[in-house]
Amino acid sequence: MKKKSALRILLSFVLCSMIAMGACACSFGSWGSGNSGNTATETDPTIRSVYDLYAERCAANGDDPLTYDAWLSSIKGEKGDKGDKGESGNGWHYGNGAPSATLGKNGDLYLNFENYDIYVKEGGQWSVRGNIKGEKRDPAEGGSGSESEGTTAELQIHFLELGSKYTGDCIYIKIGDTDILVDGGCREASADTIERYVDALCTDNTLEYVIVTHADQDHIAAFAGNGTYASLFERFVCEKIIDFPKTGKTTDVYNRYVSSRNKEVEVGAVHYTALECYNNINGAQQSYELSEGVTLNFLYNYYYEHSTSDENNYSVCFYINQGDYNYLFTGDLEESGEAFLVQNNDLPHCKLYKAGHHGSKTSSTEALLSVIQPEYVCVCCVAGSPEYTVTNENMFPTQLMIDRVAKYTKNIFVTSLVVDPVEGQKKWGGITSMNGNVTVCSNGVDFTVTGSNNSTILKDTDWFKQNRTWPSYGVQ
Ligand SMILES: [Ca+2]
Repeated sequence: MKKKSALRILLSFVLCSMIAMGACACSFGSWGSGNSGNTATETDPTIRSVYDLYAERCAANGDDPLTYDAWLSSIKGEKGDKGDKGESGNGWHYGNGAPSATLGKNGDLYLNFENYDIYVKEGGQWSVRGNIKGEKRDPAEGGSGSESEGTTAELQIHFLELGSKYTGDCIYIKIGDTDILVDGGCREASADTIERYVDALCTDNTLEYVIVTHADQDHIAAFAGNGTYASLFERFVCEKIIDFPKTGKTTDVYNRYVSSRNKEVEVGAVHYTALECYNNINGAQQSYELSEGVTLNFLYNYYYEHSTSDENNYSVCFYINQGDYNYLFTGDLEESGEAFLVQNNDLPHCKLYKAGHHGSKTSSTEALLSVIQPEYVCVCCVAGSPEYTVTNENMFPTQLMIDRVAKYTKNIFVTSLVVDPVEGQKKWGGITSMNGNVTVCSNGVDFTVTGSNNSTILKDTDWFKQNRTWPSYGVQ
């Protein structure tokens, strides 16, 4: 480990897993509510490997594992409690919903009584790791809780709350041991929040890709760091840093970002601009395989090579392809940038689109939406915050953005919600969660969106009913 001791990582995992679990109920298939009993037998070939996982977890938690025979005997016992507990250590856990946080011994193992799949929890995530009737499935080899054809390893996309009253972007993407962090908003202190969240899921302390879309504070601050808060570059081993070719910024936070990034390069990271990626030059690639059947693809943004007074239009744009699904990220790209993006790229239909510029009225234009036709839209913002404007309809997420998106989907999710805004002034008390940390999970066939606070779509929230209108032509 380059930057943190194994002990610190273990401690942070234990402390943080409870925090992160709410956003990580991320498994597919129906959870067995049947009562057909536990049919584990000593001759099942996968049982020993499940025991080995159990023993590893005990060691990681500082517990002494049961002997194999005692453990086998314990799982042959009565069924575990119905629900999502399972820390009793006696019997398999089963229930109707995805298990939530447990740090107990057998709480890390779960048997689905409908199909006898064995689930294990690793890095805070549940995934299928075998079947007690003998079929062994390894998520890293393509199985991930679904028997459907054409599936890939499980991809997770997390839209993070940032522990601050300000709007900003931070998106954590994970597939297997490959971790991607996109932007580090919104203030330097966000680094603590982001580190805690990522630590609970990133098992190797290494971010294989860091993508920084543009140089505005609310996208770079946690990477910039300051005397009080260490940069995210100091907190994680970063392998590839891919950022914007152009900027008009000369701010202090931008200069600290460059300095922190360059220090990371000095200790082994490689740095490419998105233009180098797009052009496949200097060792950079336009497309990276993240896992079998899953690719990260950089798009051509006209403003990679042309100057503009609008910093947002310099945003790095990319999409992830997973089988039939595509997930698009455009940073804070604005109307003009979106028009060029459509003109210069063969954009796919998108299962998911991260709303450009926090749901601004000047992004998510019809020119883009009509091509990508998103099914799900995630907005990183503080809904109803007067941070940038005192005009209600222009506060993120804006009425005009909603008017345009509504034609394609009602599945809009928003991270945070303002608390105590002062009417007519750029003052507000703080934030609370709207959906909270929003987690998207897919194996290329199954697809779920889950909020750590709730999974209510925007149009059904109280805030929306009081502050916005769903157009009559919108998807109902
Ligand atoms: Ca990693």
